[in-house]
Amino acid sequence: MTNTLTSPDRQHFAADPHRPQYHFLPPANWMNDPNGLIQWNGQYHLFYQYNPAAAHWGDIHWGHAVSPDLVHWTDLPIALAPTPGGPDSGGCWSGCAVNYNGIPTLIYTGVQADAGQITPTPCLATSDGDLTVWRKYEGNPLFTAPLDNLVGFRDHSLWREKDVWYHLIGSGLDGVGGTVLLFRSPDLYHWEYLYPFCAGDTYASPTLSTGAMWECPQFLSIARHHFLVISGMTRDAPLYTFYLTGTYRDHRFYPNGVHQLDWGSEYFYAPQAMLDDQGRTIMFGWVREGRTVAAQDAAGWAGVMTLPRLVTVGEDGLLRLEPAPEVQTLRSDSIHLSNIELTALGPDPVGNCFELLADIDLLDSADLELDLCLSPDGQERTRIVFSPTRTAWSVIRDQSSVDPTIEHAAQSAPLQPGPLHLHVFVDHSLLEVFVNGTCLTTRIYPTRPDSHILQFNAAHAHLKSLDLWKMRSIW
Ligand code: DQQ
Repeated sequence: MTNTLTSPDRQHFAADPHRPQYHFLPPANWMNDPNGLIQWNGQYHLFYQYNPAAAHWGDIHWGHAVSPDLVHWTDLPIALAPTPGGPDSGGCWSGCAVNYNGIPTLIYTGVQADAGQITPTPCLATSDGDLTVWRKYEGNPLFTAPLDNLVGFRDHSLWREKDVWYHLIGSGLDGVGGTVLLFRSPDLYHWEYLYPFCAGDTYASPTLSTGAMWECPQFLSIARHHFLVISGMTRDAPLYTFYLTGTYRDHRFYPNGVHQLDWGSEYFYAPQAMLDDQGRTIMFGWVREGRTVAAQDAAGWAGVMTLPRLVTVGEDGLLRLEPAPEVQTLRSDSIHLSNIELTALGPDPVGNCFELLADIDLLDSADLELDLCLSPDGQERTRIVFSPTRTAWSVIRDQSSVDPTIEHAAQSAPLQPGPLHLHVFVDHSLLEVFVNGTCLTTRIYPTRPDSHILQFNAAHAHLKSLDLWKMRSIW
């Protein structure tokens, strides 16, 4: 099956001040989850949930792009489109890619919509080797939901142990909480349901907000540690990505801790990771918009990927996310400062497409604040604030945009002790911040062309070093 892109050319959006320039997003229209991440013959393939016809969610296809280096992408034809009358007639929802004996293979959720009822089933498609033309298996769906009263049944994570494939599907157990169901197969085509690999206890313990349904599960093994990454539909925070630490034994996962992956919460969702040829675990997350659907439709595009993030395990056994080193190739026009007392630095008109790296010693009980995308009169600004108690840092967005329809809630992350290592990526409406091992992804939409100033404010702090680079467009 082939499809050509019907979207307008990327040039169409050249004058859009909010469109990211060094993060991946489709040529136009709606994108959500990263899917099918795989490195094949050296090339990185990124598939994504895509509505080719509008800048809001619906009629989900798989978009496709390829990259030699994780940062520069070439658009490829749509990989999967719904087949009328087929098990994916209502959409080709999220899934993954595996190498099955040399055959590129996608496993995804096909949905059938009938009288308001959605029936999701696992489907399979293969390619002949260049990963552009995909053939759906005529025996789709591979199987149906193995239990009654499941709360959802979708999204896939596969791994192989010796000659056996294991397969997780996101779901929920009615009255219990989110769960992932485990299946096994000798060949990807014949599957046997085993049991819930792991289940939350949302109903027994309402404070543990892992939600009633677990989306986009992924089982990760890194440096002999095991993690279950889950995107949860919870009651408190509607969308929230967390991971479980725990023990993997006899093909079951016994969790012993719940941790947040990115403190931007609902702005970092449905991440997917791949093991690349260098043995690195690389993750992309979907960053949704922070504006109304009407604003998305007016813009003609919605949704962007995070930078590729290297996933490692810290000494505390928890996950660490940091930008992949390849992102450094986008740096240009640098500024370097070192060894200065930081009371007020700036204002500097640095623009809104840059990377900032700063190492700072906070002395005494000094307050420290970094203002980004600041207008000369202070009307618009986004503040990164470090609490005087040194236990948290926040992104304050109440003045990020004078447009009252923009989301503006503050977001906070815990602050790990020690000198501050601050790494900030501003890409128009997208902000990714990494501080001492935690990260926070969010959206801002300054309206004024002069909201491009950077300024530090500190009562008493020592700037050991600061580097700032303008970032090149990846297109
Ligand atoms: N998005 C997909 C689902 C997944 C959800 C549909 C997560 O498969 O559960 O577009 O954002």
